[in-house]
Parts: sequence; structure tokens; C-alpha cells
Amino acid sequence: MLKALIFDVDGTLAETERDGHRVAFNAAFRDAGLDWHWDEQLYGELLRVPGGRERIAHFIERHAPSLDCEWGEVRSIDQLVADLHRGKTAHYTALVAGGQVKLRPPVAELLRAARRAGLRLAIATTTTRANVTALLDHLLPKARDAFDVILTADEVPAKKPDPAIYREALARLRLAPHEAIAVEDSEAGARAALGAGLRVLHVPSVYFPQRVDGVTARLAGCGDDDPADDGLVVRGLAD
Ligand code: XBP
Ligand code: MG
Repeated sequence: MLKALIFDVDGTLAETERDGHRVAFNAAFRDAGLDWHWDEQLYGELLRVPGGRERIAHFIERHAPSLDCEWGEVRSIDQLVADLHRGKTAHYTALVAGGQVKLRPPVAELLRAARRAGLRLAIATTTTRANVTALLDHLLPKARDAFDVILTADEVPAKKPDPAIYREALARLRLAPHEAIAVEDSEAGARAALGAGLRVLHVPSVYFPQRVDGVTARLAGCGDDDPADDGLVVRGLAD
């Protein structure tokens, strides 16, 4: 019997990437005096690397950008990445507090339906806790306590597509994989959930519109809808 839904955050609860995280990364680069700019297309490519710190490190390695910055000589790449990421988090949380990102209406509907059906709710995300806290404070101020478990990249040894975060979420919920469904937009997220034995409800997002093999259903109303998927969510909740 279905007992819980485990939600991804970025791209799923809200379209955070293009106008949120991307903008915040660029602002952090500007603050440092770096001439880097991640346009929408490049960001879509970089999103294949889950995790903000990992994404910056990958960009430095693959794109070999200039490291001339206003902070003087770069002591180490790790330090530069950590400093840029700290600045990026500050910009991102400010953007969220300023109303730059909104809860996706079909997901809001799903959350309401799940609560009516008595399902437990959880979050499993690759982003940092500061970002999740800012987002929930802004998007769901009255429903903060609705989530029994909130797991972020800060609490697991490996990021998605590693299934560790979903395994840990199930352990904390005290549920078996067949008792929960993961709600995910990205391929890495879907792979992580499938790897933990969960069924996956795909929420198409700007950067991840395509359904991944093995995914159980797609949430209706999130863009390019397949009429054949209509009703699957309702049936899933009733199982
Ligand atoms: C989304 C991500 C995140 C954000 C950046 O993963 O990959 O890394 O893009 O957040 P998910 P940080 O959809 O699984 O939440 O900079 O805080 O890492
Ligand atoms: Mg996501």
C-alpha cells in the first residue's frame, strides 16, 4: 500500500534552475570579478553534473576559464569553489526570499491530494539545507511541518544519481520501497530513486522534459502532456 511521496526540490517543487540557481551562480562569479557567465544553454549542459560545488569544479576543469579574480591569487581550486558556492547560496536564498521562484501549480495540487489521502510527505534533494529552508519558508510557509523527513546533500555521503539519499529517506520514514513514490524531474534524480527500488512520478521541467526509462508515470499539467498519462497519479494514490 502506498504510504508516502518523496519529493525532489529543484525543477520539481519549483522551476528553480534557470531563473534561480543559474542567476545566483552568475552573480557570485561577478562578485568575485570573474568574467564567467553561464547562459541558459550552457547551464542546461552543466546541469548534468548534480550539485553546485561539483558543477563549478566541472566547469573549471572542462572549460578552463580565466581564474583572474578580485580576490587576488587563487590559493586552491577547492577554496575558490567553496567561496564561490557560499556566495552563490547567499544570492540564491535572497532571490527566493524576493519571490523569484514559485511553487508549480500541478505539484501544489499533488501535495494537497496526498495530504487528503493521508500520505506522508518527505523531501530528498541534492541542494543544500539553507536553500531548502529558504524555499519552503517562501513557497509553503503554512505547510513546513507537513514534511516528516527533509534530507539534503548535506546529510548523505553521495549525491544523486547515487540512491543513498532515497535509501536514507526510506529508512527515516521506516518504509519499504514499494510503500513510497519519488517525485522527480531530472534523470539523475529518477536514477537515484529507481536505484533505491522506488517507483517514480516524473514532473517534466524546463531542463528535463523527457521521461526516463523505468519511470512509472508523468504528472499531468507540467508542460508537454501525454494524454495517456492522465489519471495515473490518482490511481497511484489510491493503490
Ligand atoms: C538540483 C541540483 C542542485 C542545484 C544547485 O538537484 O543539482 O545542485 O542546481 O544547488 P535536485 P547547490 O533537483 O536533486 O534538488 O548549489 O546548493 O548544490
Ligand atoms: Mg530536480
